Amino acid sequence: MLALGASFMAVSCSKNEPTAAKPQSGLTMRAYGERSPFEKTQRGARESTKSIGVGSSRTPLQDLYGTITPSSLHFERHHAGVPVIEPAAHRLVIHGLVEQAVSFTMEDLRRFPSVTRPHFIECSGNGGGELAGNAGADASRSHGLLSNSEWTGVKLSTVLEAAKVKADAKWVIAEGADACRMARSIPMAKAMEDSLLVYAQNGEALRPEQGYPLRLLLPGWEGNASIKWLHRLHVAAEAAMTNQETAHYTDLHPDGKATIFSFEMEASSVITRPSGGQKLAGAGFHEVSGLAWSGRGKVAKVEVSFDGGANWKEAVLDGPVLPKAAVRFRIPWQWDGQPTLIASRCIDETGYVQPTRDEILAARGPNSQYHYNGVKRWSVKADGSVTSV
Ligand SMILES: Nc1nc2c(c(=O)[nH]1)N[C@H]1C(S)=C(S)[C@@H](COP(=O)(O)O)O[C@H]1N2
Ligand SMILES: [Mo]
Repeated sequence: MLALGASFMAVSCSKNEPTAAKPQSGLTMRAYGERSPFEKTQRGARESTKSIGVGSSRTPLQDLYGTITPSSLHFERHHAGVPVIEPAAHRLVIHGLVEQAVSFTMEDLRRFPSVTRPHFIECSGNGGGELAGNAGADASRSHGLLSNSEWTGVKLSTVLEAAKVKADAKWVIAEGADACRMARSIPMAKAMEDSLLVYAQNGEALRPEQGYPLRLLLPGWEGNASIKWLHRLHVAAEAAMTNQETAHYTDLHPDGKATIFSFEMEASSVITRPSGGQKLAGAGFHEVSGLAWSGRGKVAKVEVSFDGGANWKEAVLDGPVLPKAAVRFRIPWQWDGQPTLIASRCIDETGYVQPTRDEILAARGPNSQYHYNGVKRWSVKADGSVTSV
């Protein structure tokens, strides 16, 4: 059993302590629920100053509980705004190296056997500022281009089998119906392995911001390749080399060459409580908790350090631990009131250990702004305030 210590126990209260509220007649019911008006948690949005509809918003990870990101707080990344698409008029066309080009309505897609799976989506730009030395002040600014939802849809393999893909097909080029017709080339192996065509998120239809009425979802791969507002799959022998996979979302090396098609998001984690911008009430018991994830499969272990990364202790993982989905970790902590550097690192089922920023800099140099997954440290000051390191 955990020794909680006096600082954790509720202070005794007198008999005439006022209770929260006098009994009152309740509010009327609503057709579509809203959160309490006292809750103010918001996504942090950043629009481009140059082009309307271009930008991103971040999930406020430091304010959330459990693992599912509420749909209203799922991060967003748009290259041409959020299109308004009437589902009855929407079609998914599959053409190219298939026996016969096909066009599916949303109703057609819902007739296929469905699957429901929790998966994270992470923009490969998440944490890019950390590598550059501009550490995010809070967990939203350091890691908020990550969200985790329960997705429902049909396996891409099911739909491709229905379209009868030809033997020489090696890539599927997915295109969105947004104004920029965003497109990415997906290797056939991933398309057949675990890729999904999703129409629902957290129990209801996809949100417009997440690609309503249909998006591609590539579990564990960089968010950019999970094309939203999906309307076309071109089955091909070669990759399309679209601007999103050549001019952007590539990893630049010190010698000026760049790696393209680095799809997998490697193991990462962040402590969300206590984290930057929060304040501990005082010394004594605190639970340290956060999120861990890996694009290669399941999280095997999360370790937490209370000395900036010299020593590590194993945290408890809240089950179920599912592949390519965020998991919550927890570890009890008796804070002695002294300045402390806390940090977390994720180890996935392949044995991969989340690296430090120094290790990433040594391996890749300072140029690569995508796929940063360095160990995040938070500094707890003697007054209880928590800042980014
Ligand atoms: N059609 C289309 N798909 C898109 C994008 C886009 O702008 N248009 N942005 C991509 C990027 S960069 C990311 S990180 C994810 C973000 O998904 P989300 O907005 O649902 O969080 O969608 C990807 N799919
Ligand atoms: Mo992204």
